[in-house]
Amino acid sequence: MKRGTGLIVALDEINVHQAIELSRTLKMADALKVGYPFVLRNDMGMVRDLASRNKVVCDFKVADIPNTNRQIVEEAFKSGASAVIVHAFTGRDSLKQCIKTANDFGGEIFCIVEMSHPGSKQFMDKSTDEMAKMVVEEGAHGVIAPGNKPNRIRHIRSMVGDLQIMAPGIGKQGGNAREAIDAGADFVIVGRSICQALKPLDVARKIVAEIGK
Ligand code: NUP
Repeated sequence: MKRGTGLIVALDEINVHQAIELSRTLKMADALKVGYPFVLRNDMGMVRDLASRNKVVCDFKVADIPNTNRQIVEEAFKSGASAVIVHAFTGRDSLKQCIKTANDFGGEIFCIVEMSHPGSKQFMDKSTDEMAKMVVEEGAHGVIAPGNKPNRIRHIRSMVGDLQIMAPGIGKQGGNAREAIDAGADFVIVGRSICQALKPLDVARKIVAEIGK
């Protein structure tokens, strides 16, 4: 993904009108991220609409057998997504399929190797290194690393070389944009702190200024 301001805005708890409004207002964002809350509440047509104005990252946490992964990733790129977020824990064959499909569409795959919520420790964090190694070997475009754990971003950066890192967990989940970027993230993903603010543009500008310091 082309890095401009380094801000990606997650559109989760908002309705269609707010989404359209935000997509027009938050032009400084490098991308808008949509996930299940957004597409289940609206539909993939809305993704197409957003993609006509902004870069869109589909956070579908794809985690299935290769044949199903292919179909999910295809639908996302057909709807105009620039990148799709997938899980790495389902293994090499599933990941390979996602990357192959993305390459067919000229899109990008970002793999989750560790998450920002406390439960990530229970299973996922034990396999972060192995997953990061596989993601590099398979030629994914980037990874998702926890933005509220700068030490873990630093570690993941040391594992993935120059792959891009997107870091969610900023604001509401306790992370700080500047610290995440200093630790090695290329992008911070921010949802509620911007979308639920009275003045989303002001908050977005503040975060962009923080990143740019
Ligand atoms: O580890 C992750 N943490 C996380 O919060 C991986 C994610 N994809 N996310 C997503 O980032 C989460 O689903 C939400 O869409 C966004 C963070 O939103 P907020 O906590 O800034 O509101």
